Amino acid sequence: MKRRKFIQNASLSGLGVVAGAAALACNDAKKPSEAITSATVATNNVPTKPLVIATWNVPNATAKAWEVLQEGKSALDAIEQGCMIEEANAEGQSVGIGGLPDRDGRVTLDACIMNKGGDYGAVVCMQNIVHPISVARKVMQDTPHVLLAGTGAEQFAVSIGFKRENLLTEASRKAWEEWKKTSEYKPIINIENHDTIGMLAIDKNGDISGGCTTSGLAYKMAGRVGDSAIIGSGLFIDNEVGGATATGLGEEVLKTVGSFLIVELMRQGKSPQQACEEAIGRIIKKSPDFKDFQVGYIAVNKKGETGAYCIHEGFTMMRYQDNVNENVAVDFYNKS
Ligand code: SD4
Repeated sequence: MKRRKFIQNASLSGLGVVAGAAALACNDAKKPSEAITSATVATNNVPTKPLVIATWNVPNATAKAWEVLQEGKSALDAIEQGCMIEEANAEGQSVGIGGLPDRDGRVTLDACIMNKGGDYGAVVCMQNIVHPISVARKVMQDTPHVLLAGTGAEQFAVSIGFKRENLLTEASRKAWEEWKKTSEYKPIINIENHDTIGMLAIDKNGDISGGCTTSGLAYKMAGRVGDSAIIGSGLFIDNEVGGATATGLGEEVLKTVGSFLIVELMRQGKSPQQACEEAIGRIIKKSPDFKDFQVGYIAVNKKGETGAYCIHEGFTMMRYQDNVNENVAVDFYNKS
């Protein structure tokens, strides 16, 4: 199912809508072992663990992560394998293979991962490798560094066995050819443009990890890097407190270090929901043109309470908790 269609469905039924049916429809490729039920509200009252949440309507990704958690594996494993589902999905045009290219026709990927120890690994502006989330994990675990960029990241990936592949699908190439007719270099942000997957998980031991992976803004300038792979902006985990991740116009998230801000607000006692709202408030205050772009945050605290907030209607969050894999509409700031 196309996300536009889903969002229409969600907005028809209002906040707290759960995509039981929608998730089932999206889930043809790989159905989660547990039944998807329609139910519940946007914020969960009785938190349980393990759990996984993710940006946008990605039921196959959260189902995979949940399966890994049920096997008793770590949140880190769940994050990597969950994110890989969307990276390998050639139809998703904002992540991994099939991602829309920069203005010169190159698909460049950003991804990062954090574990319960606060370790971080990332790649930015990497080409030709389908699974940047896995390369990011290897950077974290197997190198003395935390962030590799461009050809260096690609060379590292190839040196440890990742295969080079062409990531520009026919559909994305055609979309780029079409875009070239006007060549609007300034990225135009709208809701349809955002499919970055940010994912947070708590495993059976209560430990938290997170990941974020994207092809970034469509038709961006060559070399442009967004928030997704930058620690504290697109993702932050503190295993004592919780985690947060972002989607939307990365420049705005970077300027406010949004995910770190949310975790610090939770440390000070705010709920995940309150913290996400305050981080969006920070952007609204600084950027008078907020009507022109979308930013969305999701967060989880150590207790397993979740929250999410965004600027414009249309952002949704996946949550797999208590055997229910659901897509919830996220509350938003711009109600005018
Ligand atoms: C970026 N935050 O590169 C990403 C874009 C995004 O769905 O979220 N796309 O700025």
